[in-house]
Amino acid sequence: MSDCIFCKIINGEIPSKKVLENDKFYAFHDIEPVKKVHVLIVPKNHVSNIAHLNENNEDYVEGLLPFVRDVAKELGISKDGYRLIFNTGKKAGQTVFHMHAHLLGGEEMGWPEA
Ligand code: D5M
Repeated sequence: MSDCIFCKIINGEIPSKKVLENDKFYAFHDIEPVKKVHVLIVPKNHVSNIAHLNENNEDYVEGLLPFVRDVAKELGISKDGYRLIFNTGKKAGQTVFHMHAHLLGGEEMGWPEA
């Protein structure tokens, strides 16, 4: 999508600190980290969020979890543990409407978070 900030990051129009990519996904460091490790994982094909997945675009996210596993390995946080969050919709705090997972780690995290 032409006015989507994450589409621009994926195609290199906006710079990012890349962690890993494959043919379907791109992982990069969040610009406003809330944990020691805070990486965003996005499908390269635009879909606004989980609520908009349907039979025409479900394949955009196939292989997402194995990619998350590989990103965590790359970041060296596999053994210590990490958290994956998808803010889906305005009420849940989604501000960028290109589906993304927040991969959080690198420090002790409580649950539920205060
Ligand atoms: O999360 C959107 C996230 O996107 C938020 O944590 C900031 C991050 N963000 C916004 N612009 C950039 C750029 N240019 N680089 C890296 N990270 C960015 P949400 O779940 O929608 O609230």
